[in-house]
Amino acid sequence: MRIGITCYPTYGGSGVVGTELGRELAACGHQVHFISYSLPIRLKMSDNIRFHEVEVLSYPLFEYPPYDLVLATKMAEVASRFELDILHVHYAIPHSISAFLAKRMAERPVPFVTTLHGTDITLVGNDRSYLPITRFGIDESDAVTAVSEYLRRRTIAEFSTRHPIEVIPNFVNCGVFGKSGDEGFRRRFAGPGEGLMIHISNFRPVKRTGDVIEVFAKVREKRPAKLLMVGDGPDRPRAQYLAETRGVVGDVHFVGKWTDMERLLSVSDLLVLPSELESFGLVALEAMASEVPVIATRVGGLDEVVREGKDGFLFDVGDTAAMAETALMLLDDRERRSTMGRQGRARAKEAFSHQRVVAQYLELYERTIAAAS
Ligand code: GMT
Repeated sequence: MRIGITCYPTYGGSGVVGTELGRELAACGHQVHFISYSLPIRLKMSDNIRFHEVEVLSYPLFEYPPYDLVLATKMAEVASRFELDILHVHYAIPHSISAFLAKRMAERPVPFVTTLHGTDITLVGNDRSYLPITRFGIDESDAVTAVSEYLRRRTIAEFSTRHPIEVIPNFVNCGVFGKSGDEGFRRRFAGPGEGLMIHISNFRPVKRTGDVIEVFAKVREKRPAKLLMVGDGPDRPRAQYLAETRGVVGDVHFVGKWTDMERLLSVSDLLVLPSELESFGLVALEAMASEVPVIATRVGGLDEVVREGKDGFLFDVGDTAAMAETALMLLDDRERRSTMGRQGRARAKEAFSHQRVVAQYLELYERTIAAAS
């Protein structure tokens, strides 16, 4: 198949999923064309992958350059030139609208699939100024998927969409993510006898990075440990300030944006993900694949990924005391940690393997192309 993929190229779950999906499809022999404003961060070029940059002209008249229109133009151009069979857009806004336009502009109408990831529905799409156009993008898509049952139900309830929405979960490549036992690398962050906790996000308010620091500070009162804060975003200065005021800044590594997340996870003991909301929580799945137990909140689709007591523990939002208590229990109990880690990896392999999920997308593409023609 010849497949066009559009996603945000930045540090965020939807971009990661779009990129990894494209890489897996290319590895299966499909021709994949990425269309975005810059090279997606996890994209490594290979034979079947091409990247088409969307260059937005800035003009004094434009206070807000119309990226969505330039994207639509590029999508239509690539669809016509490379005879794309299908376009797959990740994150509804504005990608589904650009794809809608591209479908009509292309020499031959190209069907498009929209994958809903989370904040495109729960935050941005829900804003009155975006809701009608998000609903339009969903209804006009040839196929729509959501990354969890939670997100599917919430989209139907809040958008009253007519379009059927299929759940295709996120996936992980367990050949890439796994425990490494690279003690030398681990020593760069934690000494002998110190626990190593990790948080990975885009530091948006929804991630509650302050709670991560609070949990860690409570753990640190009781035992030696270090914390890896991976990623960057608007709440990073606040998290750094909190680490200082709580007196733990010397034990927290703010490492910024990393591309090989698997390396950091492979040496970590626990993932802390105290989000206000997660439609899926891709990073929890990547931790599970790496045999790292998850401490997260009971929100959104997280309980479709993490099984309470088996792969991790789920808490009420903001209950940092309970999270810290469980973190301490796990850091002190290597046996329990490894059992949970192994269970998590087994679940990641069984329910969320890249082979299984990529096959689901391929089947959806085939059905959508057949229906459109
Ligand atoms: O979490 C973010 O802020 C980024 C956002 C995105 O779209 O890039 O993530 C959403 O999509 C991910 C991939 O499907 C999910 O794993 C995240 O749970 C979801 N984030 C939220 O729902 C807050």
